Amino acid sequence: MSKPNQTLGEFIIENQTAFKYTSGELSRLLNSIRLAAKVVNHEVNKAGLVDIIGNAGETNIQGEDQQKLDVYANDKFIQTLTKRNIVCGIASEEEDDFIAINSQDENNQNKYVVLIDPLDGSSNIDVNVSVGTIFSIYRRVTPIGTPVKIEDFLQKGSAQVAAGYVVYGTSTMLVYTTGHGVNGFTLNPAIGSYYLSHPDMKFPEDGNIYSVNEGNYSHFPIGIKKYIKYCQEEEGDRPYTSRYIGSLVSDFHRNMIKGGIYMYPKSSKNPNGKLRLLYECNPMAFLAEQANGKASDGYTRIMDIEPSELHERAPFICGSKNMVEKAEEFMRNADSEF
Ligand code: P6P
Repeated sequence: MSKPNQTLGEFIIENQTAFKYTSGELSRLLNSIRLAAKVVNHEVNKAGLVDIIGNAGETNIQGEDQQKLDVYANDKFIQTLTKRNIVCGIASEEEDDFIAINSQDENNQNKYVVLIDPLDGSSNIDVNVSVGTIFSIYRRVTPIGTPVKIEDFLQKGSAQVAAGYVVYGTSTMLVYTTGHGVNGFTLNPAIGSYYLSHPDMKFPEDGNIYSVNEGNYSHFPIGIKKYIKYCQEEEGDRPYTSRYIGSLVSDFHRNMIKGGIYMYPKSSKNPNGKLRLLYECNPMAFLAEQANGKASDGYTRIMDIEPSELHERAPFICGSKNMVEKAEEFMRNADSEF
């Protein structure tokens, strides 16, 4: 249920009764993500003006250089979620292991865990290209009041209760789902409120944009190579347009509005692709399916994959349903994988 120009706060309250676990806790959780995103947005938007650009001089578990804004965003989301005592655990791309919140407090009745990529696309920070935050929310599976365990985080994407992203672009938007469709809210920085600007977002079933890093072409599976050539052929509504920003949230957001497909497939160099299953693929897959799109690893529905490690990677093909199914058809019909 949405009304034009509704604020995010009004929308969350109005729709919390639709959420089957409603206890107001999820609403408070979404509100804390909204607050942290505003704080991060403020820093991202002035990154060029202060000595916050550049490496923090450390690397994360992925072995990637941590940009200062990565570290800042990670700290802000963890602080906000911890201080407001809403979740029992947090897992982050920037943290080697999950973080148990107030785990010694038997009165900790918090039911939710959050998995987050605090600043995705961080390689774009220094060149002033959009970056984003991606979050995924689950109910814990271990008993409430006990210390959170790894199995609370290693749940299939189909068990998510909410997911979303913040895109720090020409405007800052928060886009999320609780399983009842996808809604986009644009931040008015002058007053610090998010307003419903994109109600009930849907992927067009077809599109003419394909997003992939073609620099890796020679290492792609045969099926992906054939699909890319299919996109480039003069036939009907093809050739499609190639658009790849190098920031998943931005490529996904554009493709959801205009119609398109994003691919980060496996390759002979990266047998599981690059994107992380738990805090990149699963939340984006939940949003995609809620927006009538599709997300798979080329063969299997992303949200059906049984996770085994916190930072495991998965090949990712996501976007307009008919485009994803066409790519899967090429993968299925290839004589061999490579
Ligand atoms: P490459 C950013 O690091 C990210 O995780 C996604 O946001 C983006 O789509 C992809 O990796 C870019 O990776 O290898 O093409 O630079």
